[in-house]
Amino acid sequence: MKDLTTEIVRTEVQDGIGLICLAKPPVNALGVLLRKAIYDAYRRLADDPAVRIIVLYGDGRLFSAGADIKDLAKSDIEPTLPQVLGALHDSEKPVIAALHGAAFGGALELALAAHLRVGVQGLRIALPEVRLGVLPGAGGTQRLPRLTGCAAAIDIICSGREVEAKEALALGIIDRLTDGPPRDAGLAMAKDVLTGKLVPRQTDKLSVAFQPEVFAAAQKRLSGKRPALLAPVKALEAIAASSLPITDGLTKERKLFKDLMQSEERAGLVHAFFAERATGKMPEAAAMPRQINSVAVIGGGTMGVGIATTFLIAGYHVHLIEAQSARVPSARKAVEQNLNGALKRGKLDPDTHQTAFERFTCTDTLDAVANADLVIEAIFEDIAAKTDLFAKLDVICKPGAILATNTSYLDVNLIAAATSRPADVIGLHFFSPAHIMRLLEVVVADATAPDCVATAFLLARKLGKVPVRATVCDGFIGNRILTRYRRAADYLLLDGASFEDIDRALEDFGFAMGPFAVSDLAGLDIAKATRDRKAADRPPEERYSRIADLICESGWYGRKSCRGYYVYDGDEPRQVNPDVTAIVDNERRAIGSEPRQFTNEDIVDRCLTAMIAEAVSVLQEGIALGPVDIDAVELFGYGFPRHRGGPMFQADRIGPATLIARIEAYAHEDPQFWQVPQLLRDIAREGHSFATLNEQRIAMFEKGNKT
Ligand code: 3H9
Repeated sequence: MKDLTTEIVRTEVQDGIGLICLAKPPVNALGVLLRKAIYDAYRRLADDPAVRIIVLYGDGRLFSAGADIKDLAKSDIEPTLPQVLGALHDSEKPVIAALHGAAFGGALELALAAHLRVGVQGLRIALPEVRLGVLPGAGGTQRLPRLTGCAAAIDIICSGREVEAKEALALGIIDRLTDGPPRDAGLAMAKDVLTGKLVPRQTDKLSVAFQPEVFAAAQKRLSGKRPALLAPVKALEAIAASSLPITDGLTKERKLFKDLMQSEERAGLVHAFFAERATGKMPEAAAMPRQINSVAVIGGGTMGVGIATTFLIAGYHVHLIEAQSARVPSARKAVEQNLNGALKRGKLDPDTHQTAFERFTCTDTLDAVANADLVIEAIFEDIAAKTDLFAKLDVICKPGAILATNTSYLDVNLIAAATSRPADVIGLHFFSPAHIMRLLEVVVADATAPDCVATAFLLARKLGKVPVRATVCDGFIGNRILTRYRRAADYLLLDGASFEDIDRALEDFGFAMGPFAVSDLAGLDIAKATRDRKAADRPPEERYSRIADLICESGWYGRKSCRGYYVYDGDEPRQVNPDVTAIVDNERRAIGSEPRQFTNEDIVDRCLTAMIAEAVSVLQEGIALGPVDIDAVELFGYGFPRHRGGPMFQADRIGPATLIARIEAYAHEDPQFWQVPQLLRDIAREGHSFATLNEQRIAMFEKGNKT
């Protein structure tokens, strides 16, 4: 046996079979170095007369995550991925790809260029490039349709969805599905080829028929999508070229890939990809998490029910405590309905669904918290009620239990001070519906212990959430920014823009719903109750819009009462509520506002600038660790359009000087609301960017550099 090991690929020859093992942790990303190493390894084996067939497989937990996303701009450096794959495809010696874990993007394209593919049970494959604002740029749009036909290729490529091994086998993407280590799977398949049991084939020699009706239907589907993204449409165009001779199709694909590399959409989506992962790099990451097996959730309202569901889906034992006995049955039923819904949507397998019912209890007695490792309070937002509850928990809970509050804006330090163990108290701010929304704000109070924070982050990942570290302030990261954004929208309404125009402008920007449509969904009465509670603290010079209060006083609370800013009639699209338009007109007259015209651009500029200004203040005060944490909060909790990267990413696109100029211009109308944060001035003066701050923030808490 010859060993030709290099650092990031290992090669060996066994019984005429040349093996190439990708060994570049953590995910065998196909960056410049790995591409070259694979190419060199392949050339050596191709030139070795002792080698009759070549197998590629991966080391670690997956085959490969595809091209190195950090290095996408270097995809032209030779050997390019298309060049490496072209060499493998045209190889005179058969090439087998043995896949395990995941083969995504360029990695699947590599496999498609091979002559046979074997998958190991548990394998997931995908061409997720459109989710990064590009398209498969190394033959995926040409080779996948040759194996599966156009309809399946369009579905997989234009959605970027993951395909389980069984489906991949049924679609002909892999030729065999087996158990065991990928190296063994590859060796077994190679032996079958050498003994004539299996016949390798070159994908490029297959042909695919152009089906105009399939493309027309896909085109229609994609053009109806909101937000209207470029990458899926361009991917469809590339797939359409798969009926051309392969070289023409590949040329077309490469051109479209390069065009997309220049798009804002690509930049925003790539930023979002890394934002999701960057938030886990934080000061307490090195602390040893506590063991959590059983969880108690207090409060059987929407939040408590959603939180209980989340933990049940993730396999935990959950006690839900609803103090009002009469409400216990409805809370229990709501959790069960959520679990049934998760089963239906495929988010829960039947076994876990069954055990979830066994792992769940719902009672009205607080004593049920006694043995819980984690207690999450999700009662109504009232500081006295919360401190009172935490004082009781302090007496009942076992030592070492984590006591968490789901408050969305109250002072976690005050809540912690109600106990004799403030080190065990933390904020876990879930977003509604808690079993669906991915954001989890982890609110670290002054005395919270590092292992408590580390536990929260680990739990979040187990729950499939994106945890973001915040410190204590009114509204933490997300609700603080939301409040400012909402006020900007309310002022636009007072000053002349209609609420439907404001909603439409922000929806065109990419938000799933504009701010007024969101208010209708969340319930106008809920927001009013919060405003009423905070009324005493409102500075007298602050401009206040009474419009939402007036709508509530008319008995319209939004969707739940079928009337709010809009009228909701069954499945019909929302209609403007003419009575609200009248309320707006009256209110403008009452305050002497002379309605002005605002373009869509004005509307987006003002709302986005308000958001950014508040976000910079949040950063300046140390509430968020870095700009990227704020982006993650907005992307995963507040519906900020993913392809726009988040408010701080947008701040860099707009530029600090332009932002300052905008805020100063708006400040002529309302100097109390529009103020330039000092950090923004500093960044402008020093020629820095939020991206620079992100680099510093990530480097500071990178693995092995935890403070
Ligand atoms: C492409 O292939 C283009 C080609 O068509 C054409 C080229 C010409 N690159 O997610 P995790 C990092 S585009 C660089 O936490 P998991 C990630 O940031 C690519 N880095 O693990 C993290 O770093 P850190 C198409 C990558 O087990 C670490 O690896 N491919 C890449 O939960 C661990 O990642 C994709 O879009 C990458 N490709 O999930 C797949 N992937 O520790 C993207 C990951 O410093 N990747 N990292 O934070 C994934 O979907 C998931 O990472 C995967 C593993 C499911 C693979």
